[in-house]
Amino acid sequence: MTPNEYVKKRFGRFMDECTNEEIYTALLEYVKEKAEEKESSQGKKKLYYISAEFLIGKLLSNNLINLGLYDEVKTDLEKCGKSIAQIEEIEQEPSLGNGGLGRLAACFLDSIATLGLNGDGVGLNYHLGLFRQVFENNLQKELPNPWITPQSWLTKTDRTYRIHFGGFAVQSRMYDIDVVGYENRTTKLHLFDVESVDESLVGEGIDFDKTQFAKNLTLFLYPDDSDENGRLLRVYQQYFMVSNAARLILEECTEKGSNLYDLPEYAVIQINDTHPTMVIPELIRLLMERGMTMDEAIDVVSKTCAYTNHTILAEALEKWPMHYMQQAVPHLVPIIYELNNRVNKKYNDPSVAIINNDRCVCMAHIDIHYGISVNGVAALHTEILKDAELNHFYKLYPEKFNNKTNGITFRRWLLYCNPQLSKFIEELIGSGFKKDAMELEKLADFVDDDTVLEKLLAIKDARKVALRDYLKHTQGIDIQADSIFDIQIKRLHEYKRQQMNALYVIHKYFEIKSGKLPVRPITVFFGAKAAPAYIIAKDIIHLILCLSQLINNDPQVSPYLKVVMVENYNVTLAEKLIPACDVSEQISLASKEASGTSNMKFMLNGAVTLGTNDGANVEIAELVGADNIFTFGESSQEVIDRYKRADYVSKDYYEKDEDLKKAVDFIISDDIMKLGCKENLERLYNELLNKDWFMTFPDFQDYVKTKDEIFAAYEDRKAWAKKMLINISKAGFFSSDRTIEQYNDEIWKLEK
Ligand code: 26Q
Repeated sequence: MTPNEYVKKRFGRFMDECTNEEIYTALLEYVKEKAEEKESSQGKKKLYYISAEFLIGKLLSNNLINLGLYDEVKTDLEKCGKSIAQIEEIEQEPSLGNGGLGRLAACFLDSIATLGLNGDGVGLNYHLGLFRQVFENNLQKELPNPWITPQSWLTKTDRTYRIHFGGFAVQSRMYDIDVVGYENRTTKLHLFDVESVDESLVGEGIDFDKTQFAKNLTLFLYPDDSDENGRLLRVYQQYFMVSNAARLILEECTEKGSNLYDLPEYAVIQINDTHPTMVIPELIRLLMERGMTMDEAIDVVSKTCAYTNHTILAEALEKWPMHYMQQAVPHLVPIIYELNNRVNKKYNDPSVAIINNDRCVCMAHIDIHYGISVNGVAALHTEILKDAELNHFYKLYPEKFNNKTNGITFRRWLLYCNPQLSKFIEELIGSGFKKDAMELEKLADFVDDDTVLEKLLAIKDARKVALRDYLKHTQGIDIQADSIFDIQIKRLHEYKRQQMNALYVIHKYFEIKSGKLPVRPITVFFGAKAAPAYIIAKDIIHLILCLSQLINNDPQVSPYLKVVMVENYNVTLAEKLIPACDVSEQISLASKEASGTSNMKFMLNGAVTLGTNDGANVEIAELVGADNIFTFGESSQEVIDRYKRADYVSKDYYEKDEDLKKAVDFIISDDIMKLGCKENLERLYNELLNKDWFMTFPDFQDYVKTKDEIFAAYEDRKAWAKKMLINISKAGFFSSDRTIEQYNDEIWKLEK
């Protein structure tokens, strides 16, 4: 049956007589049916990838591609005068993640399915997800982000559990989303929900009653650790997630014949950051309920769980007050005490204790003591964990520490989002790269082929035009497609240093005002959500929006410089922005960005990186060589030493550097103040002048210089195209298929 025939069967009419909504509904059902036909991997041992976030993005086109049906559907639609883009617009993007960690989990599921490994994801079915961002008066406002419609990818299962908290219990239910691998099998994303959830608890914006746990458990995704509100609710959410996961695991393993003493032969659990850590005490508890002694249960669980660390920011390492645990999950408290006692008895070292002197439970410490593996997400990150952040643990358990440099799925981040480039690559080197990303290296044969280089530039230009049109259509933004597209898209955080990019913009504005004009216009794009309670992050957004208003409306400046802050940055927008990018901004303070993954997506799409020696940028630099990346700034070691010395005084830099001073002062100039709020702008100004905790000032001059160098390099179009080609050719290493194979070979050890 062709897609069009399926639509006819479903609605009694062919596509040309259906609404876009009807076509979407029919295609969704069509894909679900086809996905059902694909077998799941079976095998004795299974991976459970537990994560509080799965930022899966829209699924229709991606699933069609992976099922090999995309071209057929596209052709059928085109024959009826429709485009697949129109149908895609109907789909709501599930907002089940904040950023990198959630998107990584989604890429991993794609690779697990594609490689045919026996592994499922387990998480929560947040009804309103991460907030939707709107801008009002140059400020971020947060709105609920409902995504579950009658036609969604969720399939209701009949698996339900009774989950007990201190003082009450709820009934859970599991929903499944099929994860379709590329030309392979499917696997499942299991999302647990609570039957009693009540969306009417939501009031103004994203405010809701934080006390009615039975009704609010799965309403919202916690908007990262900077949000102090509802921390207790976060504990309830986490326990709900892992208690369901633990029951699912024990049931599935028992069904397969496990006697539970041999659980590690049937299950391996990957704990994605510390958010699912309570799965350890919960499994111990459930195993004891099923007759094991504490010693036995601890032994079994300690052979089953592995932990991934995604951050070295001390403030992001979860520590929950013991009294939260006492209130939310009193039945885990004796187990946590016991786990702590055993550690203290063995090591007698407060720095590795589970319960610290403030009576907080250090979640990462549970994972490290009672798991088989601790991994960082990029080479530099893992080294910093070993040498500094987790050094005490590394000394105890050197064999547990390992690196798994992150990766991205090339199905979504090349084949789907950049079909023009993908097709061109296929013309040059054949289709092998779709299954084996390392084959991209073959592109290196063409670095001196002028026709290839010109075509590459032409594809980039076409994608810039497409982005211009899309932003005009969806957000009413006007940009010049013949400008340089300089893009920074990621969560708003001081360590990622969007504020330094904003200072560059101000600096350029002054240069243009004084008659020093760029050779070619520059468009600086930002896309970022700030956690609602993260005040300074919101102030940075405010500054960028004010700058955008000022600069884009200044007839003297706007022909040369534009600033665009896209609203509600999400996966769908990333898919449009990344293929159109020339300069990829990866400017975190060295040592602070564990890995980054947009850096990989950009390189794969032929952007050139402007970055610090941080996270996976270091590995990108090693692969492409110094001619094909622009790095700047203090090294991670210099930064770490500075923090140790605690002698950084931002004002010293401000006073010695004329350009910097002028840019910083501009934040509170009349020009900006009349577009924005005095309170926000002054707060940001004072923060930078008196603190600048993420050290933008010491790197500022080097950043300006290097950014001007990269813009100058862009003018040698042929040399630039070579850089693009080399970046693409070296991106194979960053396929999440490679990452997942390493997890499997070194940690999970599933049958292939
Ligand atoms: C913590 C406590 C309480 C509530 C929420 C949280 C919380 C929520 C989300 C803590 C951290 C996160 C998200 C972290 C994250 O996205 N980290 C990113 O992970 C990527 C994948 O490994 C890396 O590439 C990025 O460098 C890293 O910042």
